[in-house]
Amino acid sequence: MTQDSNTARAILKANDRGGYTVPNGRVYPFQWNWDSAFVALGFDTFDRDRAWTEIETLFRAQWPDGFVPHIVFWQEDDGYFPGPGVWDSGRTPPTSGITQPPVAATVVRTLWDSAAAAGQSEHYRPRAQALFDRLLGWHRWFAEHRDANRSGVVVAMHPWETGRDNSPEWDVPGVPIDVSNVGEYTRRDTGHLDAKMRPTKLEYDRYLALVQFGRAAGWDHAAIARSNPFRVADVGMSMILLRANRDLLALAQALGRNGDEIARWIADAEAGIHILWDAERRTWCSRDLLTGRHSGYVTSASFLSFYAGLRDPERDEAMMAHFDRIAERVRYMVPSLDPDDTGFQMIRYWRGPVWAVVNWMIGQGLAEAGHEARAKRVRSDTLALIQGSGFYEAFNPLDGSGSGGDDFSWTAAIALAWQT
Ligand code: 9WN
Repeated sequence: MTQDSNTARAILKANDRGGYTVPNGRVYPFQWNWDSAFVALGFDTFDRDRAWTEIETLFRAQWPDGFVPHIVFWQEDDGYFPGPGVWDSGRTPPTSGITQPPVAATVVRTLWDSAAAAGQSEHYRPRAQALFDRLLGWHRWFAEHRDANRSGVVVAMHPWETGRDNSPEWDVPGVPIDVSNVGEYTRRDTGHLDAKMRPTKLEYDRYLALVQFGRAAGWDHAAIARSNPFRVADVGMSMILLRANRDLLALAQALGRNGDEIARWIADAEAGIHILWDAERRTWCSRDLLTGRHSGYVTSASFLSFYAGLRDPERDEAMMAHFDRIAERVRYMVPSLDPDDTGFQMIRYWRGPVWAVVNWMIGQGLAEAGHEARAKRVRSDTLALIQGSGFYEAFNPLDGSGSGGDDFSWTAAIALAWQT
């Protein structure tokens, strides 16, 4: 085991709050949905039981309709804004009212396969069966509330839901959001971190206006889906859910469960996801459903088509041409925004920095599609960033310096998953 693996394990242990792991104790002192999924990959390399517990704890906060929140406020902490009082979900434990990219099914399949490889399938089968039901409920919620007309994509109702909070993809779709009644509030993120690394005041106003809208609707997800002022088909969540459904179907088969409904979701996505292909820009990208407009941005999420299992020679070629062009421009792949874009900012959150978890998905997808050299570049750049700067939340793609919080759980988890 390397020194880095020792440090990575120590970070996960230090951020463990007993059954769930905070992304970073200071900046994000609660349980986050997709963070926990990635964290489980890290735990699985040295504490299998704890890995399963991470996901089980998240699903203990699942709502009766299948929804799984993006934040679970297991304990009080005033270090983060907006806290449980602002969300006002009326649930126990208190939660947010939006979700996050559904990575969990893919992770549970990985945990299951790793248990099986260690000869422990019988031991973990009851836990896998229970989680399967939970995951199926969540994916059904996605089908009902984030893709009601079966177009095969995921419609995000909030930039936070995409996990790529201030990606420029949300700029134009964000314009109609009325921020005039947001009122005064105090951000906590800019108290912990350099404001240059964080979203702007206008972006925060929009985030809060959408929270207020959802809260006023009593977090009735059907009503929100009909009337939310922000409805964007997100390329990231759509690719991640397609992949997650493939993994859930594999789990159904392994566990002797009926997979017909899951197979239908996959068929819907395979038939419909092409609406996220921007023929003019020749890239996969998000699309505003209120105007029908593509964002036209090449972001790191655009490269998740390989991870989703989409295979289209012409589009794959176009994506690889983008990859190779970008790889010439930055030292570290994969920047969250195309460096040739005028909006590229090397340290501002999802407008430039490299994120280890997105790299893990891109690297996985490229390797599975047979693009070994590119997959290797993504993996070795990620490990080089961590070795050079530490376990930061994200990294500057030009000089490799860390950006955002340090001792970050999901970065530690990816280092472990990729080193072992
Ligand atoms: C809002 C915890 C989360 C990640 C997101 C990342 C950031 C939160 C914030 O931190 O979002 O959910 O307050 O900035 O964008 O992907 O899950 O690490």
